[in-house]
Amino acid sequence: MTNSKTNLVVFLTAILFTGAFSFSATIPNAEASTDICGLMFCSEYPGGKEAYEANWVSSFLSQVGGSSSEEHHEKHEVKSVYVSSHNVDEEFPAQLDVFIHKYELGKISAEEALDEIVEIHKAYEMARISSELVSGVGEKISLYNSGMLNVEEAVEAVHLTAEPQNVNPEYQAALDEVIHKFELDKISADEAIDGIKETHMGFVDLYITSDLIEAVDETISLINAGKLSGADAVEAVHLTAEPQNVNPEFISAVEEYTYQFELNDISSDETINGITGVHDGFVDLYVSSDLIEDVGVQLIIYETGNVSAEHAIHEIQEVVEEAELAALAEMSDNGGVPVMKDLPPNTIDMPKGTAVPGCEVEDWCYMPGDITVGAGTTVTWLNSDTLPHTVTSGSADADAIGVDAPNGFDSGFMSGGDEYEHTFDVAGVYDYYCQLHPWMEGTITVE
Ligand SMILES: [Cu+2]
Repeated sequence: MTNSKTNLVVFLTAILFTGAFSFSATIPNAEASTDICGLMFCSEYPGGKEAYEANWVSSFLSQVGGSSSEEHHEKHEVKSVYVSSHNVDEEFPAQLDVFIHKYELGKISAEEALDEIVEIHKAYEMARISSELVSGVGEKISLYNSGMLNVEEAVEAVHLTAEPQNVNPEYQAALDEVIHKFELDKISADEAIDGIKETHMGFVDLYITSDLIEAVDETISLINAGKLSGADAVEAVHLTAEPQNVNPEFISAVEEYTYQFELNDISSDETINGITGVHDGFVDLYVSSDLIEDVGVQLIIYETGNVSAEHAIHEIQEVVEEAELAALAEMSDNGGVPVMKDLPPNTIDMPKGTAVPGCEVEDWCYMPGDITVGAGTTVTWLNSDTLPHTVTSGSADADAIGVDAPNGFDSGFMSGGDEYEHTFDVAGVYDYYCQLHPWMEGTITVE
C-alpha cells in the first residue's frame, strides 16, 4: 500500500502542477439571484460585492503563488472561498486543487488541507449550489467523518473525485509501473500480481471507481478464482486496463503469420494454426474486441471444412486490415507529422501512422528518411509503432531486394518496440523500404 500510494502521489503532483496553474483566475461573476460573497450574502460583505470580487482575486492569486495586478492596501478580512454556480465544475475543483497542491508539496498537513476542503465544500452547500462533483466530494467527506477513510486517504479521495478525468490515467500509470517492472524481469509474475492487487485496492479503498477499474476488478476475480495465473494473469490485467492496446497487439501477432505466409516461409496450414493460436491466446486471457470476435468467426468457418486455409487467411487479412485502417484514420485525425524523437545518433525511428499511405508525402515514414554516415557505421532502426514493419534493401519495384541486393540487408518482421541494426561497411547509396507498407522508403548514404 505504502509504495503504490507514494507513486500515486508523485503522479498526482505532476498532474497538479499543470492543473492548478492552467486555471485562470477569472473575476467571479456571482449570480444576481444567489448574490453570495464567500460565506455570506454580498449585502453583508464589507464594501459589498465589488470589494469581495477584488479581494477574492488577490486572495486566490496569493494562494496559487501568483500576484494580483491590482494592489489593495486596505485589505478586508476575507474568506478564501469563492462560490459560483456559473462554472461550478471548473471553479469548485480548482479551489480544492489549491490546497491539495499545497498538501502534496508538503506545505500544509493533510488535516489542514482537509479543513480547507470541508470549508470550500460547505460554502457551496450553504449557497445551495450542487453538482455531481460537489456531492461526490461531500460523500468522501462523510466517509472521513464516519472513519472509513483516514485523513490522507480522504484528501486523495477528494482529489480524484473532484477530477474524475484523472482517474483512469492515474490508475493505468500506477498499474503500468508494476507491469513494466515485470516486463523488465525485475519482479516475478507473482510479485507483479501482488503489486497489481495492491494498486487496485488503493483505488477501491478510496471508494474511487471507473469502467476500467471495474473491468480489472473482474480480471482480478478470475485470478483469485485460479482461472488465470502467472504471466498470463499479468498480461490479462495489462490488456484489460489498456483496451486501446488490444487490437494493435492482436494485429501485430496475426500479421507475423500472414507476413511469413506471403513470403512463402510457412504453409497456409501453419499460418492458420498460428493465427488460431494467437486468437486462443487472447480468448484464454478473457480479453476480446470486435476484431478478435470477427477473426474468431472466420476461424469457425474454416473449422467447418467448407473453405480452404488460403481463403480463410484472405478473409482474416481483410478483417484485420479494416480494423487497422479504422484505427489509423482515427489517429491521423489527431494529427499530422509525428514529433521527431530524441534518439541516439544514427538511429532511425519508425513512427506510428506509417502503416497507411500518407507518411511518404512529408517524408516521415522513416525518421529521418535520409541520412549520411561514414563507412563502418552501425545504423539502428526502432519500430515505435504498435504495428509491424520491416527495413529491407531496395524498393517495391527493384529486381533484387533484402539480402539479395548488393550489400543488402533485411530486418525481417519487426514487431512494435523491436530494434534492428545493420553496419554499413561499403560506401554507396542504399535505398530501403518496408515490405509490408511499400510506400515507406528511406535512404542511407555511406561515404
Ligand atoms: Cu511498414
